[in-house]
Amino acid sequence: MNKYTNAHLTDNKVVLDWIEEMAALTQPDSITWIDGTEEQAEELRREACSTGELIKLNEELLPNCYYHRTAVNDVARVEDRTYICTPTQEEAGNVNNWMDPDEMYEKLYKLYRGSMKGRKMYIIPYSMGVVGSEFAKIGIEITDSIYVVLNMLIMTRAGKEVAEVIDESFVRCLHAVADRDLENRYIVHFPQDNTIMSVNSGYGGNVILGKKCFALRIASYLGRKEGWLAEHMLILGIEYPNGETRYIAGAFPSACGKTNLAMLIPPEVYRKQGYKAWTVGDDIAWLRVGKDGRLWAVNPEFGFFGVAPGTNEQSNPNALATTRKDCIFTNVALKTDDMTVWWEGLTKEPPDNLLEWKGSPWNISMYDKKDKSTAAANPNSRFTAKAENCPCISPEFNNPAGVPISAIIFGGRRARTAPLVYQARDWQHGVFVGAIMASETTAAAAGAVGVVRRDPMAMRPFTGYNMGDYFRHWLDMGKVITNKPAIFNVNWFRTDDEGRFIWPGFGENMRVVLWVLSRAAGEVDADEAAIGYLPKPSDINIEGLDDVTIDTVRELLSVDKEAWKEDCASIREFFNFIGDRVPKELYDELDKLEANLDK
Ligand code: GTP
Ligand code: SPV
Ligand code: MN
Repeated sequence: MNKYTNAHLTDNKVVLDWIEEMAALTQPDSITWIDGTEEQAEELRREACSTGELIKLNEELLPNCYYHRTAVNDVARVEDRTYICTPTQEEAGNVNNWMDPDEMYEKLYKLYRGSMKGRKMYIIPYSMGVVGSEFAKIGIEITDSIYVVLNMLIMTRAGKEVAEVIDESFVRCLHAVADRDLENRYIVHFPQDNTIMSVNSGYGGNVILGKKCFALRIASYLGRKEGWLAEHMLILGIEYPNGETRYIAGAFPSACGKTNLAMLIPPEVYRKQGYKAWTVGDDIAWLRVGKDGRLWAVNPEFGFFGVAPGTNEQSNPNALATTRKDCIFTNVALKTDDMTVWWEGLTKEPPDNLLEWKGSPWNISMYDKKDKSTAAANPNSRFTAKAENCPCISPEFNNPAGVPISAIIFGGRRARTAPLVYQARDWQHGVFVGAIMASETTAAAAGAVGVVRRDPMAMRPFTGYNMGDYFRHWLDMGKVITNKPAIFNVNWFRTDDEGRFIWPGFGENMRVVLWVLSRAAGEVDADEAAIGYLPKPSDINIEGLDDVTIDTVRELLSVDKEAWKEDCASIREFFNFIGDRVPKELYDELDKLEANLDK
């Protein structure tokens, strides 16, 4: 029986055979190829609205915007249910969950069998990167969720023109909503088979498979094999008054400020001089060595899957503007009197007539500070927005060659230890600085929030192979990048004794970024410290900042040697946990750091 509702978009036999096999397994009622046309997308939106999967928002205030709620038990990535299934456990390493591939396939096939009965299957051909460009990579996601289709249409370049250039090397992505059973939820990667399998979830990072699953876990594996890097990094361009634009790439863990930094608005002091900031990417960067020996970065995505809470007219007006049309909101609060949306931090006071993210009437008296899930919007509620709707999207966004990176910054949430900014002495030390990153956990992943954990290069949940080999790959890349970016660590999240953030953050972070770019270009001096180079406090421009004095900057740059020594012990423990593939060079750097702190 022909289950197809429309024509095949490719005649590639490998592709068609795989789809047949997956359809035989999951047994959908019908199969539809996603062609990328507006007509088809509109039809799907209408269907999703008719079943309640989506709610249409106010067409005048939020044109072409939709609202979606996930299941209450399904609001974040599930790291403990995420697997890297390489032939040997050693290849996946101790940081990843591992299971024997055959065993895992068997387990998953049982869960997929018949899971699409009574449902429709959608085939999404998509490209990570500019379609047909040298560095783009193609995937096909099979899903039974319209929500996933509509998200993929925003987050990736998807449809007919991708199907036309597809070959056997495509990444096979299978997603089934099934019954959203947490006990049987699996997000699984088979790097050797170019295959991703996701079942029993409907939440973003678990199901928009082009994103973390492909563009980081599978791509990091491919990058090691092929000599490039797939990183959890934003890409930001700073245009100087003379018209020159310099680029940074920055790795921060989930919900630690990538989108905000990527879309920053320069403070008044810089705006009036003619500085501008341009967003190339807010979450993922693919980095390759150019013919000029520099590191060049592309953003393989096509949209933003951003954290809603905290986004407002002051903190991130560009992100807010990006969400005002063609946007899907997930797990925020619904304002029923005018069918718009709200989340904590959007305005100071919550408006009336809210349904909280689970769908019940809500007012502020129902909020229990100690249980963030009682907020109107889920702490990990998100917007899915088109990059092209971002007011500050870079003119280079669609350039298949990418942009040249002058500096790499690593950063996390550290209440005490890490200073506002410091610079690594050289590439090897920079790899060490990335490898020892730590951050307080956030709502982006299921589990406890606010616990400090080591998160190397912000890639702990996203490296598709052994973390020790990943460090080695970074060191090896240093040998082929002849014109290296300088490497830095930043921390916007130092707090005072009352727990308040000391640094104003957001757009003001540009003051630090400009110091970083000046250092990378050798235009400014620095002080040598135990941990690396620190800015001279007077070189961080604080003009126009009310609450920051030179003494504040001094405090933000201070290094508590005792706290760092404790950190060294935890770093050594973590390296030992990763295992014997951690390069000796990184232990050498750790020894050197400890010796410097003892001086
Ligand atoms: P993912 O999409 O999960 O990868 O997150 P992200 O790294 O893009 O984080 P995002 O920019 O969305 O910020 C997450 C949270 O951190 C938001 O609630 C922001 O308001 C907050 N935040 C971002 N930048 C700053 C900053 O400079 N200072 C402070 N104090 N908070 C910030
Ligand atoms: C993150 O958690 O780092 C995100 C959101 O960017 S998700 O797509 O869920 O991974
Ligand atoms: Mn992210």
